[in-house]
Amino acid sequence: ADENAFMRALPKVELHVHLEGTLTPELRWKLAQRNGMTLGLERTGVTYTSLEQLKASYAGAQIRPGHEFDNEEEKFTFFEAYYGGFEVLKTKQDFYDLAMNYFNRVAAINVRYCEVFFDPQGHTNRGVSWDAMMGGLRDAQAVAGRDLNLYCQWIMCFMRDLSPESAMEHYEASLPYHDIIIGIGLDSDEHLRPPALFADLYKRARQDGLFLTCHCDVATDNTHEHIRQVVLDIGGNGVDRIDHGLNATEKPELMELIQDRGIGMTVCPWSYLRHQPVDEVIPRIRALHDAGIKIAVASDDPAYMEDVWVAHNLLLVKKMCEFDDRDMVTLARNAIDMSWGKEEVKTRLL
Ligand code: ES4
Ligand code: ZN
Repeated sequence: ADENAFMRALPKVELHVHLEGTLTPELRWKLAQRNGMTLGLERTGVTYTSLEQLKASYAGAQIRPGHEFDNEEEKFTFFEAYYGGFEVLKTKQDFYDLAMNYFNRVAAINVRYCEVFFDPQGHTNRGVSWDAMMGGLRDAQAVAGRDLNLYCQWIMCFMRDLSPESAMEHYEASLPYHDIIIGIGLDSDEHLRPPALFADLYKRARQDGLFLTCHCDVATDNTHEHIRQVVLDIGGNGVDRIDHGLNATEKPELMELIQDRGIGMTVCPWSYLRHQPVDEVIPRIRALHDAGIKIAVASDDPAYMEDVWVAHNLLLVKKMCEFDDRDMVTLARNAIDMSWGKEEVKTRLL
């Protein structure tokens, strides 16, 4: 219990969290009510007629191997659950409320700085305007900075299962909001979607002075080639950070490249442990840290991952990797170091 309190009190930086992945059932229910919507999962025809039912549906996206579902309708993929939540986000107020919900939640566990992903394509596709989306994010960010002592910047993520053309169109449309967008990333389903498909997008963003990161999922075939591309090619000369990328530990040459180039990696323990064996996940996290590679612990999609937020993820690695207090201080410093905040912001966090 003491350790828990310590981890909550420790000033923290979070560098890998998807805004839409912080949509709790409670907020989703509230926004659906406000927007006069019925909630459900179209594929199965199931509707949720109470908050309790909606809450229970979040358990359907739990994909731990061996989990037995009572019936097939309860079972759906993480992506179905996550993208299913998007539909309640319609107005500027909805985006504001979503962002404030995250900020309030993590300010209470002493997160002081965050860089938060959002998926514009999942919103414009449903007819949401850029002004509604970015207006809500902008106002929430300002309130967090002023009232919660929490400084936030936004990372625009592109859905790699959509076309590079769609990504570029969205990139162009985002230009008026680049004062609050610090970088770009790639997320969604990585199967057969190597980063190189988005080489032009990354080059353009680099030219425009944005920072670059890319998801290299732990559970993807071709993951080593994807990691190689982001380390060596993407953006002309490699990215600034890697999201996940734990399979680098299987290739000494990748480890060496990541280390030599000082590329930090965001690591989300609970996101992996939900569907991967402990004996695979934990030694890899430990190996990255022991090799002197900068890793920063984060939460990914806490609302869809059994309500496990960043403080709990830190506690998990501390216990499971047997990190001592010095290691934990290193992780906290790594996150500051790896962040894309201006020097005066970083200095304030130290
Ligand atoms: C994501 Cl867990 C995960 N994987 C890939 N893309 C994502 N976007 C939000 N969460
Ligand atoms: Zn992620």
